[in-house]
Amino acid sequence: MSGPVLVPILGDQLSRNLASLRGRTKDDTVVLMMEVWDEATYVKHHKQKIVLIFSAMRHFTAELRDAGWTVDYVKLDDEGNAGSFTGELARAIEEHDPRLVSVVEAGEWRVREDMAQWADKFACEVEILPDDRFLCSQAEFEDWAKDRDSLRMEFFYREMRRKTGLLMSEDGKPEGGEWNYDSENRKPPKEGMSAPERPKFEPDDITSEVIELVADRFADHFGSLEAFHWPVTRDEAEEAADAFFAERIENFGPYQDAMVHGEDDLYHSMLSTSINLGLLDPMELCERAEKSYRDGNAPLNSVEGFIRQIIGWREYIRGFYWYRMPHLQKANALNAQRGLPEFYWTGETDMACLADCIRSTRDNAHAHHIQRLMVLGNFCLLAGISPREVQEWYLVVYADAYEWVELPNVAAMILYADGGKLASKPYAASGNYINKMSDYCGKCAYSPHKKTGNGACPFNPLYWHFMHRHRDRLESNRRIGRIYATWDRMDDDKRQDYLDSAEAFLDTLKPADSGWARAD
Ligand code: FAD
Ligand code: DLZ
Ligand code: SF4
Repeated sequence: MSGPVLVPILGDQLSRNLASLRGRTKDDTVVLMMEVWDEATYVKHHKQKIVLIFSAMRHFTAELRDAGWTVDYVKLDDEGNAGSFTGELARAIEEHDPRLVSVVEAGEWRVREDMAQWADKFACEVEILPDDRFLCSQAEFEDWAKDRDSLRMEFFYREMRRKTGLLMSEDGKPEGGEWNYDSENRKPPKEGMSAPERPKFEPDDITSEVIELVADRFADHFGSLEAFHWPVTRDEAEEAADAFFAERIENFGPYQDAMVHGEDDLYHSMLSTSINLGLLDPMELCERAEKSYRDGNAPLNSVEGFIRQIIGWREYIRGFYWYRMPHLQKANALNAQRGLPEFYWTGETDMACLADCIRSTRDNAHAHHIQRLMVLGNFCLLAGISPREVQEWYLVVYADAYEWVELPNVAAMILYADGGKLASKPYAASGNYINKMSDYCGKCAYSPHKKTGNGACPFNPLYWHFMHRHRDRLESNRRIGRIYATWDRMDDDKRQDYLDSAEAFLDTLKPADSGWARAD
């Protein structure tokens, strides 16, 4: 075969510096991008997530074509659309007769398994390149992880700091003397706190066309399309990053864990959708963050916190995914079997914290970290919701969700379903934590101060119900085991009250229809 090199680029690989494009010549390369039904429906993604990906893919195509590349772009409604990556690749091979297919490995196990078949299926040579947009390769992570009983992000993060040199002093010590300034980063919100609004990008013609397509073809998917404002090009994503570094990074650290009713972004960067799509380079963002500290424009605790989220958590989560797959998908160490409550899809609950987080999720395809972890996640942990149902929900509802990042966060971080490989203890909390870190409780039908019975915050009895039912596993845990002394000091009636209240609440939960997450 003497044809060109065919370079398939997936929807979350929209980077001009992608390994499969580097070093290629434009007159000898055909880029292939495919909108396919399989990807849009393997779970019923939030409408905004499909708009984001299709619009960003179409804009990226226009950018490549302007720069002189040949792009074979397949739209969802094109006649003969084969519906899958493999089917579309077969059509493209037929049409272009390439001598080589060069592709960057997929981010998700599911797609990587399909890709692994391509070399046998097709007559031309197929090369699958590592995704070097991540700082830590899979081999490097495995090397770090293989002899450890439990994996802790903090130690991995220090390796990444040393590797990148970010926030390191010349003598090899961490900037400011500490690796981590988290203790300065747990401020509750101030009354009436409101952050500067992030740039909102109005849909252009390309995005408007995709919005129409999605409204029409994915009408039964979760989520609203009214407030679609995500960056869909590298320029827009850069503008969003500029605004974060100019206006919000200063307070990013201190208020990282704060929650305010109706304030959906607070001081968060809101950059995860752009980073995950490939529009922004994570290392460049960290370098910008470091510069803002060195120039005296942002405090160390905020900058270190931001850098830790990216070269620490994000890299660690991705390494963990590949290290623990495919078993992680089925992990259920706490044997949680309850169905996801219907209100996760409708938002109809009297619990003000959950209602606000679900509203933001529906309206923006986004909720910030502490909402995902300590409200939505904490509830699923305490109520014993089945990991499979929780995983599907998180994969559907967030515009930044891909399995490599969603699954470890859900299974291992919020549900402790891996039995503690990733987190040293379950992130379980009563209403007290939410009351301290938010203004939700003042707007709620329940009281965080009431422990049991009518009007008691459901997180309170659920917390003790959770601790009670997992005593065998958790009592010996150094970080959480001491809580059982408090439980044991309560009199029998009090303990029974907690358990009865929790059971009565759990009995009221109506399980959701599976049709929300998957087509029947
Ligand atoms: P910021 O608060 O500004 O943080 C900066 C960046 O750090 C983020 O953009 C992100 O790239 C990175 N980051 C921070 N925490 C994490 C983390 N735990 N894992 C990976 N990256 C992290 N993030 C996703 O990108 N996709 C997901 O599907 C996803 N699912 C999650 C599910 C649960 C249960 C939890 C607890 C967290 C999840 N996260 C996920 C991580 C985090 O909540 C989001 O990255 C963050 O809310 C995105 O908003 P932001 O860009 O404003 O983040
Ligand atoms: C999430 C998604 C969706 C909804 N649709 C497409 C698509 O039609 N074409 C495409 O190339 N990518 C899509 N994606 C992102 C892919 O699911 C993602 O690239 C793979 O799962 C690998 O992580
Ligand atoms: Fe949430 Fe409980 Fe506070 Fe209501 S009282 S907002 S349910 S923590």
